[in-house]
Amino acid sequence: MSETRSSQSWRAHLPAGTGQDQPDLLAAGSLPAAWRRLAQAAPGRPALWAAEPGWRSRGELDEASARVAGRLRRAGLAAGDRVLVSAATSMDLVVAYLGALRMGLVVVPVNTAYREREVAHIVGDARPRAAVVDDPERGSWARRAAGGDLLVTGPEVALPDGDPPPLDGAGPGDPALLCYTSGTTGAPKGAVLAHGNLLASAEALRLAWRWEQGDRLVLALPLFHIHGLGVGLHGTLLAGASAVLLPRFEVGAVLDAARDHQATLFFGVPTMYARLAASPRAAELGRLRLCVSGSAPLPPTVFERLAERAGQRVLERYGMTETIMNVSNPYDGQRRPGTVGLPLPGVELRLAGGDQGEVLLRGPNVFSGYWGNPAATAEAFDPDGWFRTGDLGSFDDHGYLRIEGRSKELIITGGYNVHPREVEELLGEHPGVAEAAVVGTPSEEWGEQVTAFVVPADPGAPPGREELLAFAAERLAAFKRPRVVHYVEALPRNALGKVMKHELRA
Ligand code: MLC
Ligand code: AMP
Repeated sequence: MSETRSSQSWRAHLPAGTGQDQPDLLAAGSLPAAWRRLAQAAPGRPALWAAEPGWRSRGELDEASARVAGRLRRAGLAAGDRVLVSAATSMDLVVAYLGALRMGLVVVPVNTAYREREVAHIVGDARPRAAVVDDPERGSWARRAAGGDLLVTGPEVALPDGDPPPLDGAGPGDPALLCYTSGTTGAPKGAVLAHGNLLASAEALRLAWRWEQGDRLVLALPLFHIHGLGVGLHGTLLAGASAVLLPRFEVGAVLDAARDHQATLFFGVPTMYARLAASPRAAELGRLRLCVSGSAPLPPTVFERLAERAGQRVLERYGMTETIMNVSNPYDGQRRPGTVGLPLPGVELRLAGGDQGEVLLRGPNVFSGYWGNPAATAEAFDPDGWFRTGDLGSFDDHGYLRIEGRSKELIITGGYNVHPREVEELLGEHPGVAEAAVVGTPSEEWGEQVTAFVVPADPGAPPGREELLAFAAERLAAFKRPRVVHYVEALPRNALGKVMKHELRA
């Protein structure tokens, strides 16, 4: 068994002279409890801004989220019930989310780009009692999948008021989020994140990134994935800081918000940084205290361009739905492009092969298993309880982790995950397709792009490319749709009949 690299690396993340012991990441009890204390300590302090209604203070959010909890309770929901939440970022959405979390509901965040079959899979598996959606069609898909038995409401949760249930009482082991992810194989599974996982990860980031009450984040990431939610929103709440909420990423809007609201922080995926670096306004990023990139590899060329044009050395970190955040370049000290840095406080990291191999993780941030899926859970952990990430890594000369690739079949496009099998199966349902193989190929804009190799059912009359893409678009989120389609006579297979995807990528 190889050495664990984490034991002392937490020191690299904390200011010099910090005490001898690793910090207690769970000391605050839970994220809602910590937030409640901050709200009581300074209710008038501005917490969140959105175009509509402008600034909301901690105290206003405290009251509004308690009101939502009262309404959900009156509608019959109780701690442990799942609530599907799928909406663009808005103040109402955040208030609804906070209300649900505070009363112990298990929130199931769902990408707003998902089509009916994707929503139906999640509803069938998670069995939510309610859905908070900003699109009536998505609500009707969810209700249909639930057999009609589902409370559907908008993000404003316009239901009759009721007395709030006990709030902020969840313990570290109580489930908080059920996040659907394809994991290393197969159909999306629900990763159960407990309150302790949320708190441990947010606290590690608060310490490592020197997140203070005076910080202000421009939050243009969607709140239905762990980057926007578990890093951007939770970190802001735990630090008692503030955030400017934007409903979508757009270079001009981000830079305007940073200027108009004197922001100090920005977090994004590499596609966002590539767009910022290419903008004539790139230098404006220099006014921020810290820019963090994650969800996919940040090309060193983008890092260098932003360092040159804005004097901004973007800090890259590595995370995952099942673990929230794991590894980060240090705030002080070297930020090394092409690496993700050193394990965060509390995180233990090991490579299966010693100095190279699958990244294995343990720590209070790591989830405990997949919802109702003991087989997938057993597969995800080794006998010593290390979580197998499906990512391949190595250590550089400074002991920093490099993510070299993935052993899992996954495409990451613009920070969104696409599981090839899901797209292959869908294309295979088209009557003009005999079979299809889907791989990620390099793309300057998206990091990787979804590329399909299609064997037509009738080689003399392959389906039209546009028709095939329209077929996919009706049934799958737009970011999963192939951007490149190649028609081939046959797929390359090895002696066992397995498609040799490396040949398709070449
Ligand atoms: C949008 N499109 C994409 C895409 N996003 N295609 C491929 N990959 C993507 N990521 C499609 C649209 O559907 C549209 O298709 C076309 O591209 C143009 O859209 P756009 O207006 O340019 O896209 P935009 O809205 O600007 O979105 C780009 C983006 C967005 C980068 C802002 O993808 C985004 O917010 N990504 C962040 C994802 C994220 O939060 N990931 C974190 C996961 S958590 P058409 O054909 O309809 O025109 C995680 C753990 C961790 O990974 O470590 O953080
Ligand atoms: P998700 O399942 O959506 O949470 O995506 C998690 C995956 O994103 C990880 O398993 C990695 O493959 C990838 N990832 C996240 N951050 C980085 C990074 N900085 N560099 C490379 N890959 C990353």
